[in-house]
Amino acid sequence: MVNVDRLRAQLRRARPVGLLVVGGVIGALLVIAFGPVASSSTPPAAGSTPGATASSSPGMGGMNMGTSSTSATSAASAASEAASAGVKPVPTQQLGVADWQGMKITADAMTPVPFLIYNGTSMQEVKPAKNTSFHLMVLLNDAQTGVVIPYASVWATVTKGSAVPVDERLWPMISRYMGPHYGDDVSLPGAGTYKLTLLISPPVSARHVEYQDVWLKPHQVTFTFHWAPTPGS
Ligand SMILES: [Cu+2]
Repeated sequence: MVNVDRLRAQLRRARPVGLLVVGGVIGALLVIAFGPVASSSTPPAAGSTPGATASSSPGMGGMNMGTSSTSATSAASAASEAASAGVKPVPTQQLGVADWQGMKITADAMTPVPFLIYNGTSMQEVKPAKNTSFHLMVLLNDAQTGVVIPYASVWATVTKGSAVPVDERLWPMISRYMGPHYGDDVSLPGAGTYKLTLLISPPVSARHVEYQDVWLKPHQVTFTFHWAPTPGS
């Protein structure tokens, strides 16, 4: 369990950090408020994003092992965190990437991580369960500049045939190496080919004028990916 009083004390001491966290929570609350709107206006799935499936190319062992230096650093950091929690490391792998009006949507899998949910008052720790497969992470970036796009909302659905092992709104999340992203620890029922559908709701925030005509309606993408648990553990 997390010592909430101690965490609060640390937040008070590190005021800028506290403000950052609270800012993130405000963003999260805005997103929660607009969630139902997003779900009720689901656009058609298939065919709306040609190339999304094709770009989710399986690599070695059915996994695309492409990593940027940033995600490699993050993976190393996550692996060390995980080691202490008794979680088996998962090489960071890309599940899919797509473009939506100049927004790059990337879905990654990495080692399950413990994380903390701070609602402005109390802190709740979420530890990866024993059967957790990986930390699902969705990154939204400006495709041109690479700058992270926050204040959106991401609903993730993973299916395999008629099975739906994941169907949830991802947490808006911050981390030192990945920056703002959307994620959760998820469990899949073993190796196989899965479909990941992401419903991205528009960023709810003020915008500079260059963004006035983009990302105004919820957008859905579907990736096909192969998952196999790390062998020998
Ligand atoms: Cu995360």
